Amino acid sequence: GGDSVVLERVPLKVKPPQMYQVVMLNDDYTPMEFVVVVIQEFFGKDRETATQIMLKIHLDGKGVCGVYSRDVASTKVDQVMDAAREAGHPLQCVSEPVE
Ligand code: TYC
Repeated sequence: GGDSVVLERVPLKVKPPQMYQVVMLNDDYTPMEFVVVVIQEFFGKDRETATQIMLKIHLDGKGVCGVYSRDVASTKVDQVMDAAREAGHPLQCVSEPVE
């Protein structure tokens, strides 16, 4: 038959997702040890790295604990805030778009 079919390659419109930093904030009351354990538990850092991040936050006022997709970053913030509330500490944590 004379029917013809043309298959074209259509470029896939995919872009890497916007990434979000989870930023932890310093305060005067949350124990250093609690912050170190939280960073280990929820951000998968070893004790030495977690301690460095905690000290950076303590000295600079804030610090990045990890970079994730929006949903994962939001979940990390919730986990940290829930653990802090449960322990009675004022520790605060936010997520913000990278760049
Ligand atoms: N500044 C707190 C203290 O001296 C320690 C601390 C570090 C608190 C990091 C919060 O995100 C934080 N006990």
